[in-house]
This record gives sequence, C-alpha cells and structure tokens, in this order.
Amino acid sequence: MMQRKFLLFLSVLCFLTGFSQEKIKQSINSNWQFYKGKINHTDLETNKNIAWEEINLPHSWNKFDVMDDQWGYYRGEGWYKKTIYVNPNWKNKSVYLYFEGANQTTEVFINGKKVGSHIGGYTAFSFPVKEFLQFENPEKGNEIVVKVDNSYNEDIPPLDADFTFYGGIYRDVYLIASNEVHFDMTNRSSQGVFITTPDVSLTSSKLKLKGIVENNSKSEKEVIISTKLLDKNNIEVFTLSSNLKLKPNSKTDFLQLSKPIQNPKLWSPEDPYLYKAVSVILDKKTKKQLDLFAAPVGFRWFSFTADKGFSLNGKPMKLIGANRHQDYKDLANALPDVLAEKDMKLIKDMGGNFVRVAHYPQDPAVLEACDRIGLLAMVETPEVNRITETKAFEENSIEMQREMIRQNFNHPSVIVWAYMNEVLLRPRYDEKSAERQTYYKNVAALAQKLENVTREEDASRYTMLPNHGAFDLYNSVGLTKIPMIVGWNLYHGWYNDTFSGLETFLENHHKVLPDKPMVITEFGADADRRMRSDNPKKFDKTMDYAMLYHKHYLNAIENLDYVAGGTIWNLVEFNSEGRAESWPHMNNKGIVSWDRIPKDAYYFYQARLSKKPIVSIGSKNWTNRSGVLSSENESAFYQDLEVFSNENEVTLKINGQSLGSQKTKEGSTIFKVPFKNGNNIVEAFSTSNESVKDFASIHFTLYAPNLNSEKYPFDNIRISLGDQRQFTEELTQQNWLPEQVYAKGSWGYVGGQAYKMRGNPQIPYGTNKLIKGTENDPIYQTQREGIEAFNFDVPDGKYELTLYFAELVSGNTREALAYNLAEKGQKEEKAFRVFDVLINGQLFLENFGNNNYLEPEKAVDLKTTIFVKDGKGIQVDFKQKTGKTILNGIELKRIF
Ligand code: GCB
Ligand code: CA
Repeated sequence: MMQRKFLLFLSVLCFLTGFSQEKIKQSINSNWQFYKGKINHTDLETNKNIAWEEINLPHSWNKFDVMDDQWGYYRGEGWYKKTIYVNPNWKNKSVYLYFEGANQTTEVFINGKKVGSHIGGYTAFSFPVKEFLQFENPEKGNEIVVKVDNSYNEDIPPLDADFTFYGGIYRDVYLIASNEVHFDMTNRSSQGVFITTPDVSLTSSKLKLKGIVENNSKSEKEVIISTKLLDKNNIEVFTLSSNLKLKPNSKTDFLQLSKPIQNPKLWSPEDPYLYKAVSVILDKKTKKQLDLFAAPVGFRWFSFTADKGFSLNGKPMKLIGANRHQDYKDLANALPDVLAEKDMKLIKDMGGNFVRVAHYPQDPAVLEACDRIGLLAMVETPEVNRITETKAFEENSIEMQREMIRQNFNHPSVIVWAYMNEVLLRPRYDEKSAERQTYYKNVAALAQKLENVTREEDASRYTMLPNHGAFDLYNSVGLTKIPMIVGWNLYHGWYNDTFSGLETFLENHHKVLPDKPMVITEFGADADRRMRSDNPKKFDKTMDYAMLYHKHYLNAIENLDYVAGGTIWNLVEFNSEGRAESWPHMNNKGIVSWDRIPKDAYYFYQARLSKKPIVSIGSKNWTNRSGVLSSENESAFYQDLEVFSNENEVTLKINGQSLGSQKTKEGSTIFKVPFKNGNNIVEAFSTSNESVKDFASIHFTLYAPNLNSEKYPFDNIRISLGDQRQFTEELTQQNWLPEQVYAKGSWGYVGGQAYKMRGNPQIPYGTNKLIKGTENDPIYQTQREGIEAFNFDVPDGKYELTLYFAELVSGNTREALAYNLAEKGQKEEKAFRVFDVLINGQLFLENFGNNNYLEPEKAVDLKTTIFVKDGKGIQVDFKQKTGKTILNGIELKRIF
C-alpha cells in the first residue's frame, strides 16, 4: 500500500514539475533489513535461515559491544537489504546509488548482480546502477543488498589507532536520478565541478570553475553551461556562459574563469560571508535545464609562516580550536547529521576558529557547518600509527587522499589537507634491525607520494603531516621536511615529562626547523568527570589535573608567535575499545562528554576565547558533593570554586550572601566558598554587568569527624581505599571519599599501604585495568594491601556494611596498546591470598581469597547487617593467612 502511494506521489511530482529534466536525489535510509554475520549466497537467494533485523540508516553494529566487559568488538561482515522503487521513466535517466560512507569495505548487489565495491570507511562512494535495475514491473521493486565488512585488513588504513573502527553503513545513502546529460557523477563521488578563487585580494578576485559534463545518451548534444555568482542576498554578481558540444557517451571538460570581481566580501570566521555559485546545463535548442550544480563560495586567502604563524586575508590570526572524533554515546559512529553539526557549533560557541577533522574525513554535515558558521578546517586521511609496505596499502592510501580532496574541495572552510598521524608510533620490526631502517624509508616514500598527490590535486591549500612528540625520529626519517606544515601532537605533562617540556619542545622545533610552519595538532589530558582532587597529580584522571594542563597549553599557544595554532585533543570523549582506563574503553580527553555535556575545560576555553561576555561556574555539573569538616562546630565546609570569565571582576553569592568580588586572571578566579549541609545555591555575575551571570545548585553532604555527631548525623558513608581522589557514581550520584587513617571517634583504616602498580610510577593511584562486573571501576582499581582493620566509631544502632573487593594482581597482561599505561608496568606475578574478615570479633568471611570469591579483575561486593551496642562501634578486622589482605572500598549505611 505504502509503495503504491509512493509511486503515485512520484508520478504526480513528475507531472507537476516535468521532472524528466531535473535531477532527483532521494535518501533511502528507512526500513532496511540487517544481518550481522556471514551469509552464503544460497541463503541470500532463497532468503532462508537468515534472521533479518529491521533497522534504519545510519547504522552501526557496534553500538554496545564496544562498552561491555569483554575486550574486542565485532569485526566482520554485516549484510543490509532493501527494496527500492524506481519510476519507469528513469529508464531514460542516469541512475546512481550514493553512499556517504560505510566502514570499511563495501560490496553492493542489485537484483542479485554485483554492482561494485569500495574500500575505506570514511569517504563517499557511488555507482551507476541503471543497468542493474528492472523497470518493467515497478511494484516489484529492485532489491539492493549491501555487504559491509570491518575486519582487519592489512592493506587498508587505519591499521591501528586509538579509536574504534565501528562497522556499518553509518552515513546517509541516496538514490540519484539525473538527466543523461549532467555534471560528472563518476569522479570519485565528488560534485564533478571544482571551484577556486584565483588572485583573491582585498580589492578583487576571480572565480574559476573546472569540471566535466557527462553525456550518457546515444546522441550528440549541444549545451550551454551558465554559471551565476550570487551574493548573500541572492543578488547576481555575474553570469558566465560556455557552449559545449558533447559527443554521445562521452565526458567533456569545461573551464570557466570570471573577470576580476571588485571588492569581494571576504569570508572569515568572524564574518563567514558566503556567495553562491550556481551552474546549470541548458539544452542549447530547447533551453531546458538538464542539471544544476551549486556550491558555497568564500573569498579568502591565507598563509602559514614559520615565524609569524597563520594569517587570514592578510591579518594575523591564532588558530585555536579542537579535534573532532565522530562517535557518540550509544550511537557508535551512526549519528544524525544534526549532531555532527552541533559539534561544530560547540567549537564555535567556545570561541574557537579552527577544527581538525581527525583522524579521517567525516560526514558532509561537518564541513557544511564550518562554511556556514565560520570555522577553518583541516581534514586528513587515516594512515595512523603504522603502514603496511604493500602496493595495495599505498594505492588505497592514495585513493583515499584523492577521494577526500575531491569530495570536499568546494568548502571554503578547508585550508589544509593532511595525511598520516603519528605514523612512527608503532613501527614494524626490531628497533636495531635493518628492516626497521627500510621500513622508515618506505614510510617516508609513502608520505612523499601522498604529499605529491595532495599538491597535484589542490594547489590552493596547504599540506600537513601530524607527528607524535618524537622530534628527532620524525626529523631523521624526513617526515618534517615533506609537508608544508608540521603538526605536533604534544602531551608534555601527560604521557611524558612536565608542562614546561612543551615550551622546550616548541623552541627546539623553531631552532632546528626555522623554515617550517607548525601547528600543535593535539594536546589534552584525560578528565574522568566522576573524579576530583584537591591535590591533582599527573595521570590521576581528575577534572582538576586536566584544568591545569589546559591552562598551561593555552598560554603557550597564545604566547608563541611561531606556533600557528593548536587544536585540543579532543572536543569530545570518544570510544577506543581497547583502552584500559578509569573509564574502560573510553578516551576521556574530550572537553565535552561522550553525550556532549561541557566539562570545566570547555568553559575555561570559552572564557578565554569567546568575544561574548562570559561568566561560568566551574564544575557546576558536579551537583552532589561531600566534605569532611575538621570539627563538628563548623557550620560550613570550605571548597574552592572556580569561576571562568572574561569579565574584569566577578561577584559570587552563596545562599543569597555575597562573598564579595574578585578580579579575574587569565580567564578565571577561584573563590573559597562555604558550603552548608544540604542544598546550596551559587550565583556568580560580572560585577560591572549583573546580567552576565551563571548559577549552580550544589548539594553537599557534610560529615563531622566524629560519627556520633548530633549536628551532622550521617546516613551513609563510602570510602574508596587506596585513593586520595573523590569519586562520584554516575548512576546514583553518590560520593566516595578518599581514604583516611583511623582516629578515635572517627573512621578509617589501620595498617597496610595503598596499592600501586609495580614498576609503573606513572599511575598515581591503583591500576587502570578494566574491572568486570561494575561501572564504577575506580573504586575497585584502588585498594589497600595489608590492611589490618577498618573502624567506624558509630553510635549504637543497626547498620548495613558493604565491603568491596577486586583482585588487581592478576598476572594478566594484554597485548600492550600504545596508549595503555596500565599495560606498561612490570608484569606482576599472580597473587594468591587467603584471609579472614571479622566484624566486631565475629567471623564474617572465612578463608576469603582467590580460591573462592576473589577472582582476577572482577568486582565482588559483600554486605551484611550489624547491630551495634554498648558503644563498641564497628571494627572490621582483616586476618592474613596467605598473601596480603586487601580492601578496595567500604560503605556504611545507618538503618536506625
Ligand atoms: C595521540 C593520537 C590520538 C590519541 C591521543 C591520546 O597522539 O594521535 O589518536 O587518541 O594521542 O589520547 O592518546
Ligand atoms: Ca578503592
């Protein structure tokens, strides 16, 4: 029924518009059938034994398996099937099937016949399909079958990277029918027409269009290509006209060059003024329109120099922005366009002017947004970490480079094409071997080829190659000489040394490569939004350490003229399935969360970069907090609260009372705020303009040091052993306090040491290993070894006590991922421990250990109820039998 209506609709449309002449583009995203797994051809034909699932595109089959407790995710075949209906008069048209992207190899069949295939997960591809369609029986339709495969393939980049290679048809798919005479549809799925703005300056610019017209008909055609340039208000600036004679079944080049346009309005991030270029192909005799091409035109010019950095339209400009990965919580890489666009708006709204589309070309919505809202962009192909020294790998890399450039050519926002990323991070062969040296030569040779291809494809933009911070290595292999700009991914104060290592590195580049422009293509630090610390340390994953990191980097980038700019790694948190982390499978460096909630660093950048007046209360999303008072006589707990602002002075109020005004420095000021027990309303505003303001509602649970306090009676208390950070559970929003040593009247541990991974001084607390059976890994990743007791000096009453354990010394090692610090420690011999746990002298767990409940890297929680009497409080004793006793977390809840 639906189908009939659809056909009826099509024929009405056809009648109304005389659409035999117009190009039709229809998305075909709805109602596909999907099967994850291999299918053999007999099954496909008979359609038996296949449990098809109903899905819509965009789609990925890795939405959830990338977050579960098992390492690895499905990498293999996925099959898609759909019936499409075509109007019988499409017989006289050219018909194409157009995929914006599918990861990673794709084969397309129509009505049982193979149409074509595509290699690579991040660029568009299309096929002419008319010969495969049947038009005789329109209601029967035509069956499309698509096989997508995201298996490892040594000939296709990326081979290895710190992100997840989600499989599926994860971008839009279209059916396109055009007149047999049309702008080239077979040029690597580009628009077939390429626009440049020769001799652009403040006072004039030309416009140049270069393209191909395809005549798929059997007769010769005479056509006119008429191109109009329209300004923002659709007022015509000029029309160019060319006559073309098209041979039957041929492709014909055309080139149109305008006279200089006087005083063009320039495109820039501040004023992204777009003209429109609109070209139509007209039948010379009938003047009927056969096809239409339209693209945005931005008049701008730019340069990178080694001394002065970047300039746009003759004015120096510091490029600051972020990288963007394309995945999203629960959606994998299959996002609606509006979410891709939203990411660009986040960068723009932060005051950024630049985006690195990394590490691969992304949805068309990304660069469309950049053109429109004013963000400069660089885009790259994904030869990440290593290459394969085969002809096929080389060809695939080059092909991707060409596809990327041609498909994205007509975006004024794009200023740099890049290729490779940290390609010497995971080299093949032993370090000292001759093969290693040959490998380096082969990498450089491939880089040179990609460079040549890029310059040949597009002389109007810069080229760039981003490296990791091993300066001498990249320099000696030659990778700093090949591209026009060198990108550096720098993690001083994170993966290596300290913050000031950044400036040392940059100065060294400037000295050794005085002619080479440079961009800091990556800088960032993990920020697990559940973790906080008053005493942030490198690699503790707290929001607080990440703030220190970003402050240092932004200053350096702004202060050094020879640094053209920097892009934060990353705008967003993203999945990297193989990562062992406080939040396993995730890279938490994003300044907004996986579901795009800004973190403190985002507000900091906004205060520093945005031209709008900003007052933002830091950590306002940390709405449930706790604090331990030093005495029950205190009525408030003092905690630092950072306010980000580009206003001169900020005033802060808590619960209606003013804390006075403070001058901001470098985008922020820190207030010492007295939080009372319960809900607190914080207001911050610009002292000179009260309408620039922010507020936050923060709930505090205050603990007196004495658990029998009547002023602050406690309901429950949670302590993470072996940890000095605060942890807040996502689901329950409950806080875990850092451990403290027992003092009479209070609570705390007796004896033992905080567990530290052997031989891994990088990790300040516990381990980063994935703990199975919990979402709250950090509680279990830290522990106290050799603990003798844990005491709570509570008043008499009934309580519920929960003990949390996980065996961290498992002897397990995984193949080290370059990014997994947890894997870099010394191998720990598997622990064997047996101990008893007594509560107030009574046996609670006997012979507890690796022989029974305590399994490697698995969360075990055990709770019990206790009636406390005679003022004895609670004493939990740990009696070692074999190996050391442990405790990872403890929780006490008062019942009555
Ligand atoms: C890098 C890589 C990027 C990683 C990042 C990190 O240098 O280019 O792909 O995600 O470091 O967070 O380790
Ligand atoms: Ca712990």
